[in-house]
Amino acid sequence: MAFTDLREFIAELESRGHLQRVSAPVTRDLEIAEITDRLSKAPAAQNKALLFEKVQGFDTPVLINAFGSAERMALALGVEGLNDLSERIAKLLDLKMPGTFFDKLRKLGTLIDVVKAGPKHVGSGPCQEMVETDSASLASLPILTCWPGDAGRYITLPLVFTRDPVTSARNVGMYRLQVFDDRTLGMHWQMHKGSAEHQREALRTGAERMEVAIALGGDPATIYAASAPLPPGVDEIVFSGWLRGRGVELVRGKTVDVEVPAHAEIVLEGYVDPRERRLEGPFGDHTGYYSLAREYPVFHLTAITRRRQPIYPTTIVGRPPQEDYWLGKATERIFLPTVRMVLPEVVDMNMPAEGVFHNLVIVSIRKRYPGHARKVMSALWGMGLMMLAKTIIVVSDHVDVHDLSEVAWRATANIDPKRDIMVIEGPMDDLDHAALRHRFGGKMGIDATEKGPLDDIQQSWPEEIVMSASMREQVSRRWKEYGL
Ligand SMILES: Cc1cc2nc3c(=O)[nH]c(=O)nc-3n(C[C@H](O)[C@H](O)[C@H](O)COP(=O)(O)O)c2cc1C
Ligand SMILES: [Mn+2]
Repeated sequence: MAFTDLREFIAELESRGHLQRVSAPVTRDLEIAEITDRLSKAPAAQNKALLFEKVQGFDTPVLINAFGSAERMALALGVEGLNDLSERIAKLLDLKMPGTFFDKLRKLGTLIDVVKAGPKHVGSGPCQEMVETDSASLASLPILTCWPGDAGRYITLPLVFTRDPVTSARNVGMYRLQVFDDRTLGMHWQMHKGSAEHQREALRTGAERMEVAIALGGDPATIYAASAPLPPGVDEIVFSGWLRGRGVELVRGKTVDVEVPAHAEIVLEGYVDPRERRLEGPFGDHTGYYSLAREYPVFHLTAITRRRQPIYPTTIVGRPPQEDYWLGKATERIFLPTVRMVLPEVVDMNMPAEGVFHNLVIVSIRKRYPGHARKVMSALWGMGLMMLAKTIIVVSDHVDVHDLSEVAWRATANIDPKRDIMVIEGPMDDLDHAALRHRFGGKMGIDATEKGPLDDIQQSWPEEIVMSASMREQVSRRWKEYGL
């Protein structure tokens, strides 16, 4: 089922008991964050999407934690479970179309008769029921203060739309925005990301302005797509259309030549001067630490368009697990088949919450030759944003990568650190605070596969302890008799 907008998604969440309305008055400063943080770490029965109906000083309700569980994330993307995403992608990979998965996705945009994934261009939409230009002010939005040490209030679940100044190709990214004043935002696109490349192109070609539109809300698959690390040139809107099985309706902005989802709740239109920089942060980030204040581009508002009675969608990030972990899980499941296409020996992959995506990637492989684990690590470090992975642990195919206890056991038992740890240097995530230099540092690959004659090991590898099948069967059969 494809949702048309955020409201349909909210209604579905509510009908399934996944949403809790909060009618008690709350403040936008820290209180919503503290409530949400508790729920995102609570047992499943308590971890719900929240709709704050009375945010002091605002008429606009605040939606948060809408994607914050496996069930809600699956519902957002129209699948029964997140593993179904891997199957859907695998089927697309099998399409009798030449090229890699991403070539296919690129082509989907032009083959909309074959697969109805391409966007539909419409002349008007609910996101433009109200239009303010000169009088537009961010003060009308219940933008949260998330953590006490934050430099200010932040828009945390935005869909930032930019276009390549040369090719006009679209990019949509989820990049947080710091409120500097009622018409100015910090634009936190990191240098490895799609829209930062558009900015570099704007600088190179001497463009004075990049037109930018920021959508808040819209259908949940499109919101997710803004967070997906698609390769350059793959249109997030086509990807979303493919996920939904129905093209996304787009409408042109009122003051910018940028299209936005017609069914968004609120749209901020404006521009970035590619040469301008301003200190952004600190911000309590998804690493669990405050990211440091650094120079980032600046967004200047030219208009706010919105529904008559919009809902303001947001999230908080902080010490994991939180809502963003589930957006990342969807990405992990979606990307697994594409990783397998390049590396057929890969069985499964896990980016656990504790590793905040870029700190830890665990993969299981069918090992066939000496150095095989190193080959897999090296290949992963060469694939898109996987380049930012700080630690990669490679285990054998029989290991459950999602069982962190098993991984810790194998990854320490099966290694001779001198032989099995590969240390290299490379690009690091913007948010990595431990690297000696910002955005560049050491990476570690751990080969935790079993070693054998292939590896020239000088002692024989022991058997793993497993009870005999007959005794296990006997004990299971007699279990009740023991009175345990
Ligand atoms: C809640 C949330 C907040 C994010 N904030 C940022 C951010 O401030 N800056 C950034 O570069 N990436 C941020 N990301 C990650 C990007 O959305 C992600 O890397 C995505 O691939 C960017 O799109 P792009 O590949 O088209 O650049 C965030 C992701 C989530 C889920
Ligand atoms: Mn992109």
